[in-house]
Amino acid sequence: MPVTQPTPNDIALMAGRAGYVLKANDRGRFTVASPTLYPHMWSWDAGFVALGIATVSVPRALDELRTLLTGQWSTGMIPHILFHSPSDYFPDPDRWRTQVAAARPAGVLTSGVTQPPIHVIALSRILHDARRRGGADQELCERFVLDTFPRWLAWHRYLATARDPHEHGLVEIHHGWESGMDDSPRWDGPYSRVRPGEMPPFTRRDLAHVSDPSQRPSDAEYRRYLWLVEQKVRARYDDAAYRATGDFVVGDVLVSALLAAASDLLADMGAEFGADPAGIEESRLIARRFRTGVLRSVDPSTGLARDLDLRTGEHLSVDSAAGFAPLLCGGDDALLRRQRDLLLGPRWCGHSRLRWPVVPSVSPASPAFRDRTYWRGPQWPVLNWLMAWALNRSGEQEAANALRLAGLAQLVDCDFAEYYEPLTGEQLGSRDQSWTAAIALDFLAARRPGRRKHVRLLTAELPAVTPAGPR
Ligand code: 9WN
Repeated sequence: MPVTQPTPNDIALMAGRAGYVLKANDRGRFTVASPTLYPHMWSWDAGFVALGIATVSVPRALDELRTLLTGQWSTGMIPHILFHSPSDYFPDPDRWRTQVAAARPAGVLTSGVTQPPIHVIALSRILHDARRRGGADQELCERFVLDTFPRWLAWHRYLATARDPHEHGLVEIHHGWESGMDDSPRWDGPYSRVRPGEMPPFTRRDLAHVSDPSQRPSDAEYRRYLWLVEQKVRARYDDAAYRATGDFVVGDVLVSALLAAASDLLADMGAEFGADPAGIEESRLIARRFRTGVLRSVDPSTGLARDLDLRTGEHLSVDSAAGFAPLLCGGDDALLRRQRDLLLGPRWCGHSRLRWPVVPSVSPASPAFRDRTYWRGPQWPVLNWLMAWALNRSGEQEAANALRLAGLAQLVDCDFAEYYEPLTGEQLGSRDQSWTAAIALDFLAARRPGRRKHVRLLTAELPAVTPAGPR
């Protein structure tokens, strides 16, 4: 189906309505991920929200990141939820029981797992806006970058050490929620080995907020999700203790690629503003290690990156959008061109049955594809934004612009849904989802990120991966 370009009227309405959604979801110093289904602050949502808000207000965008940092644990970990006032969201703080963890922050209730490290990427976008505006905004943002440099470095260092103790170059996740793609078929293999044991009974609340339960993960999946929370609590949120006892330990290529890209940017910004040279060097090393880990995970026959089940040593070959991780972190120009063609080609954005030519979470050509089920096929505007951002950084402006324009056309209904049915374009999940509105604002502002610097391919430098093995 051809992409009809939004009219100037559509664009004005979209900008106004996106701003309205973000304002309505604003709780003062942070933004709820959505008004009903997700009434708290989520970590990677906050990154996207901040970069969208920056197109309107740099100080308010920085507040978003500042608030997120109040939830940082003493290990450096940024938790995936900062809880706000009591709500019907489940699992709630009583279920997370983070009081068992010595590293939790004082005065803020949080979850005990992470989400993808998008934040420094967002910060670099905010800086871009701040510079465009100049004056007080620029000054405020440059100060913020320098002041918070050690905090972002601590976050990245946490992922690079506690979550990659053997320096494989892949960030280990302990829960599907840590990937941000909760029920993706990427995790079907590892989850099949999660065997829920005794735990307190629970009632799901998410189903009350969607019109059709099949759009959400199943009850069987939720039992596994909560069992992993239980295992984290029993390990007192100590990563080594969980690694020795937990059921789900997987090297995530998308998280790793984002860590590499964010570490490149952190080093660049740090160098520019005179941050601690040792921290800058550390950041560059982190970028190098995880870029290499991602490139090494690529299946030569498909051209897609593969996660690694660290319990079994198996590469997980699924046609998921996470396979485009190398596009995000760069490092191999030939692979980059191959991924660009794949992404725009008939298995992905160019698939003939798609309503809008934007990236689906799973290829419609894959047997794992489900058109309405959460991360098993639907299109998530934030994923499309990431692909467009990565293409732009790689000098692929034409391809990036095609995704941007199609992404805007998809959002012209101004519902700002959580995700979209890829074959019909129907809005699914929550409405007025903050990060979707934020992406619309960013796409409307049509800014281009700076080009990525050229890096050498370094796959030979890493030790072979030795999986943790069964417990
Ligand atoms: C669990 C908030 C979050 C997103 C995730 C998305 C969904 C939560 C849930 O909503 O996850 O973290 O309850 O389903 O999968 O990516 O950050 O928008």
